[in-house]
Amino acid sequence: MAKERKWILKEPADPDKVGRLSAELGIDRVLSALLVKRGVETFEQARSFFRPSLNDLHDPFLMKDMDKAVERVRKAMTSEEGILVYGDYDVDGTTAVALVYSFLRRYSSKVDFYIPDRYEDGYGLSFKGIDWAADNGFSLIITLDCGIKANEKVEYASGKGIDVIICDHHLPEAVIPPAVAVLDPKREDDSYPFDDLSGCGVGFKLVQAYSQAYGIPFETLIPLLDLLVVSISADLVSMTGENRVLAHYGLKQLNENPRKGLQP
Ligand SMILES: [Mn+2]
Repeated sequence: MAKERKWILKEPADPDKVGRLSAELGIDRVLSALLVKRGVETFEQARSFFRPSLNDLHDPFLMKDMDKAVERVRKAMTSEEGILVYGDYDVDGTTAVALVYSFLRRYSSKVDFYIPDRYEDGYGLSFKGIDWAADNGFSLIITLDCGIKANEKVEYASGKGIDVIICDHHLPEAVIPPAVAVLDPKREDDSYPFDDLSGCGVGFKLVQAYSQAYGIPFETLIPLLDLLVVSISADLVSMTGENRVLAHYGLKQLNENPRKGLQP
């Protein structure tokens, strides 16, 4: 039997705001009311809502530890260290790995990836994965869509001479893992303006920051957005703010020029 659903209607939009917006944009009050209910109250806000711009993306260095993460990746790249991009096995995790891996591979051949086996390794950074990294000469692991609770694993990796950078979007516990850098917009001590990025979104911010720091043009990142929009839709993060901009351009990329793996 179907579950009973209870509809909770939103409060009607403030008529003053509706009137003002409808006059400012020259649109019908019904449309204006729909916008106001979505938090779009000014001409400027309406413009970014209807014409999302990549210029509206936030500076990735506003995210806590981004400077440390970028510096550590740079050191690994210039000294040709082995970098292991380590994900989760779901859509967000695998798209995140594909995005960060394909970016780093443009500049280094010492990059590889690891997707844990759901049954053999279990979720997240595992002892088995770390052992594999150590046995294969990796000295830096970048976790994506996982790692925010991997305190013990990060210590274990450290004991094997492996540094860890965490890119996650799950809710942290009281004690943050002792990693070189912990990127997670849900950290309490992080004041990044948007905290509903997907795991892949956090990986993208790392790539964006790295590019910004080392003079790589932003346009070269656009081909990565097909993966990002898939993560945004599959992980059910909110289609607002920065996600809306990334999804808009991601869909464009996905429709016009998707990578092989995403071609219909
Ligand atoms: Mn996720």
